[in-house]
Amino acid sequence: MRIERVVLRRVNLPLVSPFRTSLGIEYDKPAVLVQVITKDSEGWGESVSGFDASYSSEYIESTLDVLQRHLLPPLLAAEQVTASTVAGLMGGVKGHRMAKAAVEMAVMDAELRSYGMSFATSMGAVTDRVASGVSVGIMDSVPELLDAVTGYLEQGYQRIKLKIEPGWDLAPVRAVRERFGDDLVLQVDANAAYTLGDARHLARLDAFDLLLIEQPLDEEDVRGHAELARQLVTPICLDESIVSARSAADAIALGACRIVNIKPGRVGGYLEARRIHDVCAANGIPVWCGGMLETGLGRAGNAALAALPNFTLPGDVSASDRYFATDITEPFVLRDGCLDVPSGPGLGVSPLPDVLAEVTTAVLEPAAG
Ligand code: SMG
Ligand code: MG
Repeated sequence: MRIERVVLRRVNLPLVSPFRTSLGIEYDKPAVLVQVITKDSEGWGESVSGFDASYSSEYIESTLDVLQRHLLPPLLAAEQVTASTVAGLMGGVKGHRMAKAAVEMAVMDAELRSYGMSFATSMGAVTDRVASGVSVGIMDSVPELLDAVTGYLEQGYQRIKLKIEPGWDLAPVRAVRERFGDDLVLQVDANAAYTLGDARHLARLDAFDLLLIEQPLDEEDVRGHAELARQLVTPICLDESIVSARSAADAIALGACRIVNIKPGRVGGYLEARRIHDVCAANGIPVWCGGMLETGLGRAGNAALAALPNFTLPGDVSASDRYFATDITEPFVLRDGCLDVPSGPGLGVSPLPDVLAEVTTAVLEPAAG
């Protein structure tokens, strides 16, 4: 496949409600969309980098910059680009996995559309529906949190993830467990807000029978997570620390996690995400698909990934209306606590031109190098 053009769009979608984590508060969801155009196909990719560098070192402007300056020129100059070769063509650039993931996603979409094959089929999906969980942000008060959780459970979400930070951990977790009972599948995510010195405090969460605690410590503190794991009954799940199949293998070998959150955007794309799935499966480590408040494009790819066999826990792959009043694709809808895995060619969804135009704040077309 030869890439004729690449169009970059910076988009901004208002969130239906602010999303607060230990990293900060978000009112809008920004993204860089990558549109790859070939002679007889096109494909779409989405970068998960945020407004700032709080979740990862990448952010929207760094994504746009590295795409235009370093990642896209060699692709536009190449005679042949496929999903399997695109990582190699970008291999001269260290890091920038979120930017690379968006490019690989767009190339994979264009290629699969030209074959008429879906993301799900190409990655080895074994189901056409995936269990949907929801990530609930930090709130101003416990009653407000209980109302939010009530609403999500009424909609049918299969598990609840509470965002926690020092000062917002034991009380909200206790309140949710007490209100909704022992059957609620409940987990927490700290986004690296604690240190190993908090081990005794975090061990108090063991009383609430949580499915897992996600990324309690700094992303680079893999050994600290292994030490913390020895002091907790609650299984540790890593998110930010897992950036590749190699880092997953290392974390598992060190005993730093018993569960892994896989986000394609964080690890450089769907192909590396599948390799992480495979490494975890080989080690008996269950995985689930994380979320970065993706638009319908990223959500389509994530739903396909979550249909692989070792995705045995519900993901942060919620319905479109959990995030946006209007998604940029046809919306993903919750049905019996699940989302349908798209079955059409490529991602199986495309941006709706009117909505896309409304949310686009800039359009850029890099020239070949
Ligand atoms: O997509 O539903 C979603 C959001 C899930 O909580 C979520 N993501 O650390 O797992 C995580 C956070 C990262 C996004 S906030 C920076
Ligand atoms: Mg997380």
